Amino acid sequence: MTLPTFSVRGVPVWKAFLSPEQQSRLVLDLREVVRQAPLFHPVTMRGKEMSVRMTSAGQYGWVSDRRGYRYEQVHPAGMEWPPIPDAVLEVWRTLSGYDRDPQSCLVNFYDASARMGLHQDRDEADFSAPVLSISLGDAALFRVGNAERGGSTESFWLESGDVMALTGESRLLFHGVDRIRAGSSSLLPKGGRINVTLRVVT
Ligand SMILES: O=C(O)CCC(=O)C(=O)O
Ligand SMILES: [Mn+2]
Repeated sequence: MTLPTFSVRGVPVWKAFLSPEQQSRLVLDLREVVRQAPLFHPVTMRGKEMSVRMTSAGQYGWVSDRRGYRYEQVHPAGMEWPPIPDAVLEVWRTLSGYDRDPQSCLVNFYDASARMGLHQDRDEADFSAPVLSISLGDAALFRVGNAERGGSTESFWLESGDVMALTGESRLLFHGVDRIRAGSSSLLPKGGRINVTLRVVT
């Protein structure tokens, strides 16, 4: 059991859980994922392009288009999702406290102007499984609210190498990313932020 550095509203955060060397290796693994399953701009049901680009690894990938959002077993371009990198699974096995491995590894890429509005993660069948998220590259101002839309919120910065979980009482809290602090990390040569989100789907 590795104790989190702090918790906000039941959201544990492990600061600098990954060393700079581990972060660099993870970026190489994720480049390979993106080579096999290219990043795409998901579109909302209203036809609006999301600012974040994404792809996935694992048995299920999260996709969104005019038909809605859902998990799919293939990339929108038709290929299978690549396997979840071992180093990513290792983080899950160390911190999730859950006996099943994740079935989905979402890879989000934020450029300097990308953000993610407040939402719940609720496309999964079993909310007793945590959602684990790894931050790499530029820092992100992460906002966490309540189990229903509205009400007060709290924000904190997620930096490269930090790991965070939505788990137990915090599993269904609304959350989002307000903004990226461009240039705050030198991990990615062209800047930006990668967020890796691990989930059990079925
Ligand atoms: O980028 C993040 O830190 C959060 C991503 C997220 O909430 C999601 O992909 O559902
Ligand atoms: Mn989310």
